[in-house]
Amino acid sequence: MNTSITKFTIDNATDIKEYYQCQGYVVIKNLLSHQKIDYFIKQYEKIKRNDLFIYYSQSVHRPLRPRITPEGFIEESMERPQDLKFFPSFSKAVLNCLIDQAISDVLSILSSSSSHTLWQNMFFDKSTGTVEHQDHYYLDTNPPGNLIGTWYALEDIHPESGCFFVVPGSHKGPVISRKNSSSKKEGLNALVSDHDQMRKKITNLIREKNYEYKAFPLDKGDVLFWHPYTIHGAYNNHNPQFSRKSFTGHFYPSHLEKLYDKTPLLKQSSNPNILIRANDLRIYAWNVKQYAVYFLNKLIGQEAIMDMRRKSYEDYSE
Ligand SMILES: O=C(O)CCC(=O)C(=O)O
Ligand SMILES: [Fe+2]
Repeated sequence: MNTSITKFTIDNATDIKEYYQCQGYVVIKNLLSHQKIDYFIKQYEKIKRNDLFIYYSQSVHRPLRPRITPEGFIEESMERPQDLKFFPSFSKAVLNCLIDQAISDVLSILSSSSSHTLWQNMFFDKSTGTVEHQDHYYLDTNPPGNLIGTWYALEDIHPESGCFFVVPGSHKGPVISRKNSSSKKEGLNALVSDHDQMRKKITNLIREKNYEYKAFPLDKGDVLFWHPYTIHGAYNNHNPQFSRKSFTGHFYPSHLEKLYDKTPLLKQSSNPNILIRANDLRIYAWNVKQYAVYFLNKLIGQEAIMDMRRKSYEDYSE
């Protein structure tokens, strides 16, 4: 397997776009400043053992209290860390990294749009071994194919940490869609029912097409951009000493609509080229709901909903 990674610098716009169109992903070297990353890590270290800290987990789709490994890494990944408004220094530091000017510059190279909307974001400490998928199943634009995923390395990623991977060129192959893709029904329910089938279809597709995986032990500050049809995921952690500190963001050109959900009210962020959700009251309400659901789940013993962790299924070899 070819393990060398092609990395571009931002002044190489033509090659960046061509590589992305051909491979379904592109890596830009040293895009996010170490200073911004270090500031975020400092805020993260301050809150992770806070007794009141509850977050919504990307891997199991429910609110959790951090479970910290003996090496000091939070086990389950976070969804919407940027919206954890009861911890403002933390959530602002997340946003500050996600909407960096260098990020929007690359997004504009890829989409030829000057403005992008930040839709979803995640933070990983210990690697969640994430099942293979195409983001199109969860999030995309109308017309489809214009969402752009971004993966930010927040430390030098060790090959044994459980690397993010993509299947190069898979964006040109079949796309697995949701069954109820025509419905504008918001939320998880629309996804959960055929999630397992999607998972199996993707693994079959990889087998049929003999697709190859490419792992990304990137350097701190490198950022990977990928197409919504590109199959990707992450490996399980193979050495508990290594975390995989990283963000992901999902952006789309602001003039487009979301494919499955209603577009929420938006406002300009501190980066004039990036829009974010406007209604702070709704975001506060979402935070309050996470606490309510967390305590309710404790009472009724709710398990994972739409589990993204490969370790939860028998059909993955690693
Ligand atoms: O980093 C991971 O484990 C998966 C992230 C992902 O699939 C995404 O952000 O779309
Ligand atoms: Fe994804």
